[in-house]
Amino acid sequence: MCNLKFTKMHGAGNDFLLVDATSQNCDHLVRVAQERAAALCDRRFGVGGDGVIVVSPSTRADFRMRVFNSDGSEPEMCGNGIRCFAKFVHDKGLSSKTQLDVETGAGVLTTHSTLSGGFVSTVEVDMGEAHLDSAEIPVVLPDVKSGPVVSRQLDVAGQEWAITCVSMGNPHCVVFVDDVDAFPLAQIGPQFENHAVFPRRTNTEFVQVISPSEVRMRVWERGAGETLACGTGACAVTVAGSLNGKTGRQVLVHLAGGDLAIHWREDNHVIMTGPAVSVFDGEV
Ligand code: ZDP
Repeated sequence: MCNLKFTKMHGAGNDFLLVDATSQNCDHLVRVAQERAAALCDRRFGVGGDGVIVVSPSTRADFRMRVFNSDGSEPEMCGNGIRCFAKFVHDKGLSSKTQLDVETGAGVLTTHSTLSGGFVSTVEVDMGEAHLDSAEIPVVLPDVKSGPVVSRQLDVAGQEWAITCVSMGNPHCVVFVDDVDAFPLAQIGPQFENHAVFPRRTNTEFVQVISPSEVRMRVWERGAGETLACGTGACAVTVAGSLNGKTGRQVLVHLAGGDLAIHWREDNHVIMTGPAVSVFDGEV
């Protein structure tokens, strides 16, 4: 059995194993990454991570990104991961471009990398358009045939919650709370993730508003549980904050693992800027 080379990276504490499948055995490496994602991501019996990301050739863009959550499921998109992807491609010499077009499950997205000392330090990503129609999330509420889901009541764990749903290619359910630190995330998060109204499950963000331009957020991720940060989640939170009149369109999102700067532009594109860090290279 051939060894799998990887690079451990993180974006605001959201950590991934990056696998280069641009030069050889692409299909085989993608299959291995998918089949072994859960074992590789196990923090005791494996390497440890929130997911595995495969860098492969693309016919539609500079490169293609495939992501596998730590439970082995394949999400359409990942925000912290695409910043790590852009850094990996540049720093490993797969391309010297600081602007990349990346094929993802949510379409072709563009990254702009900032260098320090010749290596990528931060990455700005045009995350594409926010999708609000209930069918696009998807979320199925009895009284919502189509259109956005903004501050709608949903019963979860025997309690009514006001939810706002946004898709950034992957599904997000945003809930505003008074004290995010005290929130029983491990107890409530899974009940949102697997709620019947979300046919493809959902990521759920619990948000404490500090000011119209600043929020604190914790996230229970679909297929990964609580993580230290979620990029697509921070984008969804900014859109939801603006739709609920709680924030503006430019928000600094404080997460357990670091900060992300989000701008929901008037043309509905969401721009995310944040760090990407390489930790070590390894082989299993
Ligand atoms: O949609 C999902 O299943 C997410 N768990 C994918 C990972 C999202 C990520 N945390 C992000 O930053 O957007 C990587």
